[in-house]
Amino acid sequence: MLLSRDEATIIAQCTPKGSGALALLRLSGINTLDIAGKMSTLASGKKLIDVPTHTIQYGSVVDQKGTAIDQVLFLVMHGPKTFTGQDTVEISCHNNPFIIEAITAAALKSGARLAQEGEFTKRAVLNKKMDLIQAEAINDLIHANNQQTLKQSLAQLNGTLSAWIHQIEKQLIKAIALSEASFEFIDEEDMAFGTQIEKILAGIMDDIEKIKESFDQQNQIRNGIRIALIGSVNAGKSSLFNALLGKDRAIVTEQPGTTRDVIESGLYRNGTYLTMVDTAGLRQTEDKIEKEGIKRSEQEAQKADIILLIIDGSRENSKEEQAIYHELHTTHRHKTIVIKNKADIAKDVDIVPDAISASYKQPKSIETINQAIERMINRLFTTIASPLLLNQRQFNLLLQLEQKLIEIFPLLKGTIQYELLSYHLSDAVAHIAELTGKTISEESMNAVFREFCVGK
Ligand SMILES: Nc1nc2c(ncn2[C@@H]2O[C@H](COP(=O)(O)OP(=O)(O)OP(=O)(O)O)[C@@H](O)[C@H]2O)c(=O)[nH]1
Ligand SMILES: [Mg+2]
Repeated sequence: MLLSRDEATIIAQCTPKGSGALALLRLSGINTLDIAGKMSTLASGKKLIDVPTHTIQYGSVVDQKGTAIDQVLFLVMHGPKTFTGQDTVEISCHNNPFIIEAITAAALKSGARLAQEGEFTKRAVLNKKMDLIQAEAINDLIHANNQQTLKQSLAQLNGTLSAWIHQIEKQLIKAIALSEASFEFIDEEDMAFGTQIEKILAGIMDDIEKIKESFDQQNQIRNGIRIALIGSVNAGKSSLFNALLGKDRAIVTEQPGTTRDVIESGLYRNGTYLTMVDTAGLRQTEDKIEKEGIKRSEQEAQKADIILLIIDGSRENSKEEQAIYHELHTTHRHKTIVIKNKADIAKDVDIVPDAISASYKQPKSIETINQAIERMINRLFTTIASPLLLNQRQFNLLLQLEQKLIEIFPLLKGTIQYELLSYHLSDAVAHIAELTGKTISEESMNAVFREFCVGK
């Protein structure tokens, strides 16, 4: 696949717009040294084009009349040992919008053009500095909103997903080789090529299956951890919700059925974004609004990464309530933390084992709940032990590959037509190449980079 390789020199600000002492602008492309040379004077008196590569030069950016715009540092880097693979000059200047505009204008006058979203990274991919998956990891890295996603994006940048995909590609190529080899041994029935190929494909399917399982969870975690407080009416859910948030977000009254809708509030804790969710108390009711609220509580239980099952510890719980608790606890055992609430006036009720005794009135117990949440989050992250983090594009391509393999399996039954088989296996390899960007169409490639910010 031939992608148009644009070598024109582009410029963009790489640091975010806004306050801060310094800003960084990057120039990259075929005439970079020439263009940067025209708009600079170096303190050393040398010309920028003559200084050694990978050096930092102190000097000024000047406009066409030679008037200084700002005192800056030039990071001069000749290709191909640069991020894009092309000649690159980075200008570290004072962070003032007028200065940045004037430097950009000087670059445009000297022959550069403005960079588009993700254009630097796109060039890095086209110049084989990284594959598309690693490029996408850069974007994830910039936008990661918790420590774990950050770690996974970094791993991806180092090529874990690429390595995994490469492994699958190798397996498929092995299958093709077996299929082709069969042409030579056409009369030898017992060479069992079909069985070997089937085994390889089944192995790949298993791998894809594992990734699929973790994808939904990964996706959700990428957006933060959802923690829902669920329990019967008046159990003190909203009181605990407020205590965990450290603010009076939900209304608390002694009247059962106070909370009738789902209330959300977000916070950062230890580098992870948490969404706390208060819900309507579960009970039999004829009230239409409350009924709808309870339905939503049940949906929240499904949706949540962690359920805080709040049991009113100050009174006997009805048979019906106990049944609901047991049901919830059994269905969602792996993600449920049971809390026996109103510990200050608690009766000795033992509904579900291993409950944490707590009350919004006892700060220590709130701390205990937070620790239990922390432990569960850690467990959650380790159970999705897959080191791979996929975005929607990568996931869709993986599904297509899986579909392709499903179509291939029937070809392995009965008398195998190896030529047809080889053809379809090659097609499967093509799907993989699209994942890494080896054979991706220009249109799909641009779609990927549109997600990026300018300057990356
Ligand atoms: N003594 C004591 N009272 C509590 C405690 N937690 C909540 N309460 C009281 O119990 C009543 C109900 O509290 P809420 O927090 O509104 O309970 P809820 O589970 O959100 O109730 P609904 O929204 O109606 O389902 C209020 O009168 C609270 O003051 C507690 O730990 N100790
Ligand atoms: Mg409430």
